[in-house]
Amino acid sequence: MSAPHHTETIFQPALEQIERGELEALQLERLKTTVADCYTKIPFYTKLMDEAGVVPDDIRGLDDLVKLPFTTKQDMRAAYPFNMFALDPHDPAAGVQRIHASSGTTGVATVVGHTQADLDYWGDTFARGIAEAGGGPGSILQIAYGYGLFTGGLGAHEGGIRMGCTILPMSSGNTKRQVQMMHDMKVDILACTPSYALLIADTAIEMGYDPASEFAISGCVLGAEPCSDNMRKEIERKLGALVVDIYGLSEVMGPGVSCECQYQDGLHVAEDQFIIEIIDPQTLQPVPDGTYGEVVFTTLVKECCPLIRYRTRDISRIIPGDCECGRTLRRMDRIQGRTDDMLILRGVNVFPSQIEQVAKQFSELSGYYQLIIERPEESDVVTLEVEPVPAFEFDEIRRIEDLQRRIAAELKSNLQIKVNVKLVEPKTITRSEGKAVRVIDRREEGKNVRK
Ligand code: DLL
Repeated sequence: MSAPHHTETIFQPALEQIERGELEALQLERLKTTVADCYTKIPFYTKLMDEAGVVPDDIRGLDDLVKLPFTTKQDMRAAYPFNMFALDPHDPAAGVQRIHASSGTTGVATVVGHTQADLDYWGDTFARGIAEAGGGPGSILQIAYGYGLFTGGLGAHEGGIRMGCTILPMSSGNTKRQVQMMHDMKVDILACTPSYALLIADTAIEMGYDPASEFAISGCVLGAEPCSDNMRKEIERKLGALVVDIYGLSEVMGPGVSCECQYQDGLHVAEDQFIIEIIDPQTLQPVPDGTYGEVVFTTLVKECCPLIRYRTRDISRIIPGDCECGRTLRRMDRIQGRTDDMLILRGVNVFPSQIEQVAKQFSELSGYYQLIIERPEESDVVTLEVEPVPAFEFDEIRRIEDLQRRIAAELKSNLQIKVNVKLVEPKTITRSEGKAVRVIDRREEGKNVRK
């Protein structure tokens, strides 16, 4: 959907519409520098490349990239805190300006440093996203991603500076205040996670506003978690704004590695700064354009923490063909899921986002849901707990059961999986101000109980 005052401009036309041959020459030049830097400045890479029998001079063309070994999240964890840095963060002359780290909920955090040049390049990519959402210099940019070690808040902030926006650095939380400021200050661009954007919209509605008609908001730059098309439509409808999907990860940079344009048909990868590859996660071989696989990135301009062939565990594909917007940067599809959150239900592979996509076809349902996975016996049992919209009358058991049955039948026919559907009372599912927790995996608990 296009908001009434939506006019997209291209922030860096010389790079975003670069001719492919020119881009490849730029990528090669930058790749050579990156590989040489990694080899000479980061002992981890010296060892890795020695073991793989490659030296920087072996990189003569972009095709030689495949000769280089992969870097994994485990490698980065093992390097905690600074062993993957090309620069010494204690040396004032090295110019390391800032450190970010992944949340590390499941293990040791991955730590990444940024020089001023790194931050400037990063700002450029997020600023492209602001332009793609219809923003520009003078836009009031409300940043409701968390500020801190998480890259959302400060990454968006770099973008706002680069674009020349007036920044409202809210960070996440305090939702009523977010709504009030958005309204009073006539915010035009919102940056946060999709689940938080939905909560902000719903809170505004609860406060008696109709944001779609009463607020000035025209574009949202939302990312950091998967969001189904139906959920996106709901946010767009409630806020009356265009939503572009922005992708990134802290190891590689942060938000801005790729971002959608107003055509919402894939995310343009900042290929001047990163080389994208899609590989088969089993064979580790590249797959043809159009085929889904694991996304791998090599950084091209990073000074402090360059990365070679980083395996993201995210599943996507290259969308073949040109985009109507005129950008020549290739597009990756929206993230389908992660190799590590794929559920295998009686042999069928499904991602939580596919379940969301089906469930959200029901107008009776809100965007608040959770998947509970248990393994009482040998196979997994999945329960979708979902809240109906506030207007749904939660009193008649027959109506509830009927809806549950229809959702389960739809999931069965679309995804060939059996999911127990349980409607829960409004506001029972924990609201997220950042990345929503969609999957509660109780399989390990189940095992412990059995023992
Ligand atoms: O989430 C960076 C970010 C912040 C991106 C704000 C966009 C907006 P991490 O915390 O390191 O970094 O988490 C990275 O989040 O590997 C994906 O699995 C997931 N992710 C990020 N963006 C998207 C997206 C930030 N647009 C991990 N769609 C990634 C789906 C996403 N998943």
